[in-house]
Amino acid sequence: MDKVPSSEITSKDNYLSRRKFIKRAAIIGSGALVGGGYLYNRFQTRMVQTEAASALVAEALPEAGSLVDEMGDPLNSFEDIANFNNYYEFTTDKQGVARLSAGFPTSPWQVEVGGLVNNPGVYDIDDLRTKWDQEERIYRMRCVEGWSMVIPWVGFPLHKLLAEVEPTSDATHVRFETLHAPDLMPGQSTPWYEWPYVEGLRLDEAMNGLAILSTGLYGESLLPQNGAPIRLVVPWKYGFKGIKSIVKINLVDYRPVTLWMAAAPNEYGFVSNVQPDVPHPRWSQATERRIGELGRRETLPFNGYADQVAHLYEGMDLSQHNA
Ligand SMILES: Nc1nc2c(c(=O)[nH]1)N[C@H]1C(S)=C(S)[C@@H](COP(=O)(O)O)O[C@H]1N2
Ligand SMILES: [Mo]
Repeated sequence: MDKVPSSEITSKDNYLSRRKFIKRAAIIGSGALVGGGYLYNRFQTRMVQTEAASALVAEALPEAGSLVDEMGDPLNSFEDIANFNNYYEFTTDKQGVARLSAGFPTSPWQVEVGGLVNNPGVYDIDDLRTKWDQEERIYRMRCVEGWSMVIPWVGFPLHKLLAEVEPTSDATHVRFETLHAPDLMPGQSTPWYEWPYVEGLRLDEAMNGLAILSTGLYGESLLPQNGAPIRLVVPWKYGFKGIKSIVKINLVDYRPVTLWMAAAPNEYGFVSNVQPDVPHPRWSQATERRIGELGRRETLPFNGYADQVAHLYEGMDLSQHNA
């Protein structure tokens, strides 16, 4: 990873003061976030494009965020979150995604929500940023590769969108699709994967309060490398379930085949809950490296969210790594 000058690392103080600043700017309706790029000067052009969106995102946020998750784990820095990414549409090089995705256009953007629903609709991204209160959700993200981060997402519960489109009684699953635009996403020209990226959830998983659609993090609208303008976050599952840059959400009556299931059915399944006792065929899942820490920590069942989600899987056999 690039060496990050300490002056650029998101410290507790500048996160809090920046949040207050954004909030105030949003309240007074100022479009000019003077100095707004000080943390993010590497992304100055993006900042210009996203300031208005960030003001929308910031408007309904609480005054100040916590600096730790509910277990007391500190947030990863903005620099870590924005410079160590999995986003195969751009590159498989985690440290290369930020640069390659820098000009990716995320506005205008629409998300088509349909399939087995009573009220299908095409939602403009600004609608999705403002229709429901934006909440901050500090979640651990555990990548199937064995690393993790703590990320202060901004977004809204997926169930609010689902309630509005009204799944019919036939709907059993939700299928998500990323934008397909090989001209903008060079990785989509490689033959190794079945593009576009597809992910899915059972409807009852999708209705769980922990599942969110995220439009921002650290009080800012998402940068392209994190899945701008809107991505899924399902914190009790491996990170690959959190599909980025969503353009389609469909209610269906079958279990969708995801990009990873198609690419390596022996290694990746549909459920993909974080399960430390079920190893990947090529490595153990018992421990993880928290980005920014030395050594490894123990991985927790359901990534530490068992109380909220374990009931969804009662009676299911999840002993297979590719369940
Ligand atoms: N469309 C798309 N979504 C994606 C991926 C991807 O390659 N393409 N990678 C996934 C993986 S493996 C992880 S761990 C997370 C990483 O999210 P982050 O880069 O915002 O930390 O995004 C997930 N969502
Ligand atoms: Mo991942």
